[in-house]
Amino acid sequence: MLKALIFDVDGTLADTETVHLSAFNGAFAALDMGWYWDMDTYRRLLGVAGGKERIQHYLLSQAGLGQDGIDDDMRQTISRLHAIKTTLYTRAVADGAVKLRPGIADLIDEAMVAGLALAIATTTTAENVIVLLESIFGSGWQSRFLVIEDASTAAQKKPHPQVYLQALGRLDLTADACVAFEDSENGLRAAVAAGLKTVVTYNAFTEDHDFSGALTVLPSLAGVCLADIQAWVANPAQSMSYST
Ligand code: XBP
Ligand code: MG
Repeated sequence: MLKALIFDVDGTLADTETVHLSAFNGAFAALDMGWYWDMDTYRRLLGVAGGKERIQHYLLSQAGLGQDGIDDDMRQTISRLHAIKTTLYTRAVADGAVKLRPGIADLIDEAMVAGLALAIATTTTAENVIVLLESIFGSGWQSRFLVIEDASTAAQKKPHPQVYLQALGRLDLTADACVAFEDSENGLRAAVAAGLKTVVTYNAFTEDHDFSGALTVLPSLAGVCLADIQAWVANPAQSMSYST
């Protein structure tokens, strides 16, 4: 019996990545890095989960260095850039830059009425999650999400399953009683590795990802209700499963 829905944040709950991208470029300009990530560059870099990890990956690649080439000065620069980026991102979100993706609000409302638990399992920072939930749901957001696992509680980034395993543990539920919602290949791999059936709603940054193993792959959750999800869970072979 379905007892909980576990949502990824960036790209799933809301189309946040264009706001993240703008914030990254704002941070690079603030520190005169001479860097600018366009959409294609960012689409490629999104393969690296975690903003700090993404900056580090790019810095090392620009310098022609391997992972062992990182030094304390670089670590300090990365931390400064990510702190500025997070400030710019949270300011934009607080100003209403981001809305829920189609179908999310209705599904969350339906799930709450049905008594399902709601959880979040994300790679982003706690402050990014809170500012997004507050901007969308107001101060009552805490009554909606029973569990939030994020970069502050799970050091291992997706595709590692840590955020999902910790969410299941705090929900005190087994994976078969839950469904996960993701937008990216890394996120799908993390959820599947935790044993979760996963609905993928792709976006402009992830539409070409490999979604093998998803319960179903959709452009959005518009018009999707709990009965649809329960039917897909009951009949996985008949759901619109993705085939490579
Ligand atoms: C997507 C990510 C995050 C964001 C940037 O997280 O990989 O890194 O792109 O946010 P999700 P940070 O698991 O919600 O899809 O800079 O805070 O990492
Ligand atoms: Mg995501």
